[in-house]
Amino acid sequence: MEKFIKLKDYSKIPEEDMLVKSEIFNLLMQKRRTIREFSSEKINRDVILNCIKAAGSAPSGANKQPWHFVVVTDEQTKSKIRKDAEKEENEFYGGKAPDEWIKDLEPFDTNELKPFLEEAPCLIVIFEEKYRIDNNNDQHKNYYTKESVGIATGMLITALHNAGLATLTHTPSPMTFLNKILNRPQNEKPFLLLVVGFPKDDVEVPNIKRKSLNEITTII
Ligand code: IYR
Repeated sequence: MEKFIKLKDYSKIPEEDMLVKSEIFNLLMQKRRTIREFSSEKINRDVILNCIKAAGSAPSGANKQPWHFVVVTDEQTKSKIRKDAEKEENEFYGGKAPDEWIKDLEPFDTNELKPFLEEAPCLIVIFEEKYRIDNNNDQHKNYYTKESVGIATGMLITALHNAGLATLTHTPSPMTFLNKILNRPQNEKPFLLLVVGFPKDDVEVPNIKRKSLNEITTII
């Protein structure tokens, strides 16, 4: 097998088109909002799989691709996840979370109840492969797993949004119950629970603002 191959599928875009494409993409991304109320409308499975393929094209440390995506549409499994997530959230909102954190969450009206875990048609649980176990049960290193899985997750959210789906990034803490329910090995750590679906009719979102370009950018 050759060590290097020609870069194919790259074609330079004229500068004017680059400006247009980047602005159109920005406008699309500015429309992304996290929602917390989903309709029960089902999603075509191939749409989800295409988005996961896109996420799987993310760069990763030493190309180890240290991620695994579990797609949950089964009602019973969703109910189990809701039950265990609410157990953790009960503790979080019932005293475990510091006052400042609870105050910071006020604009979002979140609480320990997570009906979206059952109402949404699809949950994607993203696992971070901390290290790899081969067929002989030997362990192998992965690198920059958090960064790699974070990038892949961002790409997944982008792909889902581009396909017309809404998402909620949910992180009940700790999330170890997900290994048990979803039967994933101990070398994988739940990274994020992504709730995916269509917005419920007349859904409202918090009246919050994004930082300006100036606030998030320095050009030297
Ligand atoms: N996991 C909790 C709390 C929570 C924390 C943050 I940071 C948020 O941005 C939103 C919620 C919950 O899901 O309610």
